[in-house]
Amino acid sequence: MKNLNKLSSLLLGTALAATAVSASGTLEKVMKERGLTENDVIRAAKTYTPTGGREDYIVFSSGGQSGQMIVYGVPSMRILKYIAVFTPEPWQGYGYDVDSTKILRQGNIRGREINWGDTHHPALSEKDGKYDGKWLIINDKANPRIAVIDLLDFETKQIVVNPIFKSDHGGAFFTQNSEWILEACQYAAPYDNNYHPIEEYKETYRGGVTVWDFNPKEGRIHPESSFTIEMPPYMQDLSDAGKNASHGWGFTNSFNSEMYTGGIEVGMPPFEAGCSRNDTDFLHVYNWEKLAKLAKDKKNVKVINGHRVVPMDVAVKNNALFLIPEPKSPHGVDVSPDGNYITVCGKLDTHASVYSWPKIKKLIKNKDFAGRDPYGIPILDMKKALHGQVELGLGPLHNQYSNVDGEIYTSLYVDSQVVKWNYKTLKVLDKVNVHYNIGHLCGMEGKSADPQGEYIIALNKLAIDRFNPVGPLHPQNHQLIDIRGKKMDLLVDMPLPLGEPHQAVAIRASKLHPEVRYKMGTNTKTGKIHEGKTLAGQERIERDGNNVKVYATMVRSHINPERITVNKGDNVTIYLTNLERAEDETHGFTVDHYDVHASLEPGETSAINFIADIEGVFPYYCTEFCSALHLEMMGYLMVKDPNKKYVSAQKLKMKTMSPEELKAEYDKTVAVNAATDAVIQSVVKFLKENHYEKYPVVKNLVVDALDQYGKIPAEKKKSDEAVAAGDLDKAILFENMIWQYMVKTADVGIRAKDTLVKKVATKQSLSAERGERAFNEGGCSGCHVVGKVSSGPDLTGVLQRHENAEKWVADFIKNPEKKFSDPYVKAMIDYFNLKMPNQHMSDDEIKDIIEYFKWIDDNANLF
Ligand code: K7E
Ligand code: CUA
Repeated sequence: MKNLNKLSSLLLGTALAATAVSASGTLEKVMKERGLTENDVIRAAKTYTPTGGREDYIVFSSGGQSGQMIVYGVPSMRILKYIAVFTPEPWQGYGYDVDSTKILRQGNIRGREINWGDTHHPALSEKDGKYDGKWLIINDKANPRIAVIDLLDFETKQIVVNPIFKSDHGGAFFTQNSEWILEACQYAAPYDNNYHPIEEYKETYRGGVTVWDFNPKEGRIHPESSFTIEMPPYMQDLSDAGKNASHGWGFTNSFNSEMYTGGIEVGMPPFEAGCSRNDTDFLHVYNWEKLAKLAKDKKNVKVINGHRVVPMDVAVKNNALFLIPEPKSPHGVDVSPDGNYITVCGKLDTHASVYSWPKIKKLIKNKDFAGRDPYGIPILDMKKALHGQVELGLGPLHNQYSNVDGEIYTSLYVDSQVVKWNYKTLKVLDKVNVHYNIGHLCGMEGKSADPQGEYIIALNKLAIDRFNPVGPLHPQNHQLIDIRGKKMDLLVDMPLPLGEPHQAVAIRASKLHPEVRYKMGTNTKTGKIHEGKTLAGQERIERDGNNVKVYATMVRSHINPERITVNKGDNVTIYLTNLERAEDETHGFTVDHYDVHASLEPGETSAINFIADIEGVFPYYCTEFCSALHLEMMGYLMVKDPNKKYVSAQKLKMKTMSPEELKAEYDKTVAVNAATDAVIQSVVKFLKENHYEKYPVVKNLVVDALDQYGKIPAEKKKSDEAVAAGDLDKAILFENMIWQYMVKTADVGIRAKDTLVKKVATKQSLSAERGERAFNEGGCSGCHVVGKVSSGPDLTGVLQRHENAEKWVADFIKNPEKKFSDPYVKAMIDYFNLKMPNQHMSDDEIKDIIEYFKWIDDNANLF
């Protein structure tokens, strides 16, 4: 990171010396034109990521009402992915193919389909309180559910419905070894599914915390071994799992200890008035570890809707549930990395309250209670449990930690600020304005046991005037703040047009290791081999009564089979296997008019299903532009009505080719294939000689190229058979198919070669790198191809061809006309019938190009 700072000052230094940085102007000029200050440029340099660049951190943000998750990078703030979770998402096929729809339907509640979610709190799986990069979970506030996402492929694998809550906000939170997930209720309601009058709120409405059993090895929640801790109807809110010193315990806020039930329509003041009447609400402190053990015994639980609930009196009797007053209408509760401090922010209080875990523990141990609530739960004395309070500003909500001991960052909703302070010394250190009305804030691994510092992201509720207006509904605004210096520095805004992003979590990019392809035939939702897995040659259509099963494959650039004929009313399942091994070679699949879609990543098998209830001819096609012949990647579904008689159309007479013409075309096609194959063989030779297998990126490409190449013998066999049977027309088609495979092989093979050249060549100096860019962008590459004579001479060895060559070449680039009478140049002009034009390169560019030529000569064997 220090490098970045250095880089930007370097950039600025050189800029002010008016050095060219781009073809269209100097930095100074650009700054002037765009009205940028020096600070703006430094901020730009801190966040700008050049093409092909990578991020330091990956952020997973809730997508709010979209029911999805948003993945983006820091420091660039570039969006990388939306993860479909509770909402159908057509691009990924989510909810439009059979297997993902099964996941989505795990979220049905009481038999009803629910097709959206209100996502609030994502959490990353932990080992010893530190992120391990394996699993991601998120809650749905509206329909109390938790979803599990696998970070090997960033796909949702499980949705679990809370069987007794009617809403959930304070979830999801992993315990420090991901053995459990805490999910707190929000709006209290009856646990059962019956009607209970609001007048019986205190008696029959309940809150609570569900403790979900999570298996971190397989990444699944096990509802049968999970349980809920019954709590009073105090409207439990945000929670946090204890860690290190406080491991085994959970902490949950609440905001309606008044147990007010509103009633504007009967002349009562609204909820907001009644819920904020008391000066304090309650922080719930509970020993989930002890309760998990107790819950195993039948006599300690009530079973409601098939789910085990530990009643309050059992928890109290076993010293596992306590309350501590906290300033009224609190929101965030955040446990420090060492587990010893618990910071609570009250929305209506200007203070943050820092509770001391050792003090709480002592009060519990000594049974030093200040009283009991109406349900008999012991209340600890607030003053005795507090480490201290600090005045931060208006509307403190949430907290994040940094790598500096005691340092904490808090969002101030009303003040629209982030405040940096110290929860040990209780001193305010710095404040920065954000735009506007910040909710959560996201530190880098900022709530784990190993926070990284560096940045804070402000997740603002309002954007107001930050972006071009796009109508009354504004984008959300995420703002990246640099916290490496003494003062916080707001670097950049990112509009997010998807939903309200309540909370986000960030992890070091180096901890994530997603896959680039699946094992062939994988059902990505279960991780197992799909029942519909189909390899090349196994494609078929099977009929069993009205059930038609199509076993299809997809590979650049065809779908097999290409014609499917069914009867109206048939129940059609099409299994699709993407046979590709190439990185990023996804195919999509749809049948027009039938509202189905699948996204097939390399190696994936997926299925779509529909009742063919409308007659007609329906094209099906690949929906991803996967190759030059992507448009040709199609077929026809033909739906016939078995009760109808169809009259066949009269055949048109068309002219066909003569046998001689056919033979000539066949010979030509075979010859083109032979020439193409020679190119492929030379590339293969180069790759082998330079040990491509040592470089994973290159190896991936070669695996793909050879995969394509391997399909040729089967086509050749069919071509030869057609020739033997005297059907040259068909043979030509198979030869064309061979050419298609060769082109795809060559395409990837050459990419592999170019990549390998850069890997095995000596490292380019910065100057040579700039020279290569100037060479390519300045027009030189229009006539000169390195390693080959093209419209101009090959420039390999150009620095050996002349005396005092560097100067000679530099002069020539600068002023080509001056050398046109030079005998050597004259000969070249005659040979190529072209004169080298003046490309108006600057002296610096010429110097760089010469460095590039030197690099070429050092690596001449590779071109
Ligand atoms: Cu503050 Cu749902 Cu975490 Cu929104 S919550 S801000
Ligand atoms: Cu496959 Cu387009």
